[in-house]
Amino acid sequence: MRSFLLGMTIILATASGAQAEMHEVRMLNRGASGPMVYEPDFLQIAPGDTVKFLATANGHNAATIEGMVPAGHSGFKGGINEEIEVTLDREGFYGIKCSPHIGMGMVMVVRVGDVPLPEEFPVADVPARAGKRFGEILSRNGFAR
Ligand SMILES: [Cu+2]
Repeated sequence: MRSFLLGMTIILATASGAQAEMHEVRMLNRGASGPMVYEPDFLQIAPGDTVKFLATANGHNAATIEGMVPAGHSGFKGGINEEIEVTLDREGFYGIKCSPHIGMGMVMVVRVGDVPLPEEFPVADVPARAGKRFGEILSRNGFAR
């Protein structure tokens, strides 16, 4: 049943003829919601879309957090000040951190596809301020713990 539904999804996505989109995320020392943030800090995208991380301010990167990527995804890690583009084909939730600033809560969420929040996602092992910000991001976007 699961593979049948997955097959249907792929057919529908192809039939719609939707172009893969590019989404930009700025890495900032200070944003509207405070210091050390990604803007936006939540992205809803379609499978096959690309996310580009812009080095708007110095000293940041974008990397997936262990235990916060869909099963079977190897994750990604950009260097400091590196403007990486990642194409996300696999549906699911991706927890992303700035390696130097995760302790200050510099994290964001990318949701690929129309998928439920995995149980393990909100309880992943991250520093307290990162966990707090993940909680805020998820609840603001309708994914209560
Ligand atoms: Cu940073």
